Amino acid sequence: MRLSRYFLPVLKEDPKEAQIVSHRLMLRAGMIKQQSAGIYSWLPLGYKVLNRIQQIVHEEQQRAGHIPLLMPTLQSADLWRESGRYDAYGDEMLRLQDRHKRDMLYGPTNEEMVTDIFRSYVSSYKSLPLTLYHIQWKFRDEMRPRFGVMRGREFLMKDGYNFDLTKEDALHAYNRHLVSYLRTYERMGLQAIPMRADGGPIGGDYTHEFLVLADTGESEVFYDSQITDLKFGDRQIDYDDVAQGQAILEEFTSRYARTDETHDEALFAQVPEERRRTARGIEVGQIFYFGTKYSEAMGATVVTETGERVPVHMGSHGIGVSRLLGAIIEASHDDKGIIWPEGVTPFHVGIVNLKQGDGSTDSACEALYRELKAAGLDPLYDDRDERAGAKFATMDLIGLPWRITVGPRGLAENKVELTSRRTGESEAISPQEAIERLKTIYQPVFAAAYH
Ligand code: P5A
Repeated sequence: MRLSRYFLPVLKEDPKEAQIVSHRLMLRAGMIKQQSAGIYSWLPLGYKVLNRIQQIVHEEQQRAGHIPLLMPTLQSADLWRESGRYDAYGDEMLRLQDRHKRDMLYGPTNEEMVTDIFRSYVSSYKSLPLTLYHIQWKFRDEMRPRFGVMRGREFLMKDGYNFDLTKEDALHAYNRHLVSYLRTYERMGLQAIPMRADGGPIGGDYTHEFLVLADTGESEVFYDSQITDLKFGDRQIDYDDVAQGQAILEEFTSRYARTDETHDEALFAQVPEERRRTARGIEVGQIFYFGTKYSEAMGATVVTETGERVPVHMGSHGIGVSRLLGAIIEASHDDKGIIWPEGVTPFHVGIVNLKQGDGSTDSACEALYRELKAAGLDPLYDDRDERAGAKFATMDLIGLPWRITVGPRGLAENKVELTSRRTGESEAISPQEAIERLKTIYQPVFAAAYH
């Protein structure tokens, strides 16, 4: 993309309404625009990151064997009357009526609707196990929408639902989600720690939240510091392997890690004092096993091998897709702006032309731009007629992890500068070497993809 033709409305001043750094930087970098409280337009740069995040979520769900579909945002109240949640959900549910005076709602989650789909088509144990998921907008009329996309009213969620014959099978599905989530967050450059949590309005008492540690997080968390040494890394996973799933669950959940809802002082006191930590965290996902809560209420049953009709065991599993942008920025920024991890960056590299209009500098930049694209990379070329300082400030603000600076002085020796946004270190190398270096840098990102 050429910056002169892009739509990147960056703000020079700090917006007054933003209380936390990720909100401030998303507004300043022209990623989002508030339309009303907790409701945002996603401007091109924000939309690009949102899509990168969605892509990773889709890939990791499908790698785990989960099946994508798409359910609507508007739902019929009748489904929610069946489960009993229409009245129970309270003021967070946005309720509306259509022209026939039928009660509708903007879905805050989809347990009822997916259970209805299941019961309409599935009647035999032979169709199990089954996990269906989608990435769809949700609406929760939060009392205090705040911190930008962190606590929105309209927000994007990945929500998945497993249907299993037995509790054991459903717990394997739970583990499969835990493992796939660990992989998902690491691909985004995040450490998200599973912590014992509370079921809330979704239900079930077996549930973990995934938390990214950050001072601005809304949850208070208590944990054994050893947990932060755990890395998922590049493991070979067989998502059908029940023992492997259980072993990973135990590895990542056996140390003390709880949110304030389930915190137990007596248990926490058993952690050696030097390892006890109290901190704040951003909840970027939650997994639940709730057994037959919805399947019994809504008649989602299957006939077993012995001819018995039984309700299916279910769980639901969510990732806060739009919230993740805020969480990543909270975890990765400095006083100049955002620092995107390579896995989610909107553009892989920025090209800064120090002397726009100078024939040989322009043509060196054009050649770099062309060749980077031919190498499968996604560059942003700042071809505006602006001062170098303004170009650097924009690149630093929007946080591309790599920058190539091209100027007549360097070009005289066939050199450009490759600079890391994270460390600030620069190297003078030939344009060809810069392309090769970037190919190597992004190789693990491309290799992590699942087709
Ligand atoms: C699991 C999937 C559920 O709704 N039903 C379907 C279950 N879980 S949850 O924990 O309530 O939500 C899942 C994730 O969505 C994000 N989230 C939000 N993001 C932005 N703004 C909000 N107001 C908001 N509410 C929830 C969180 O990341 C949460 O973990």
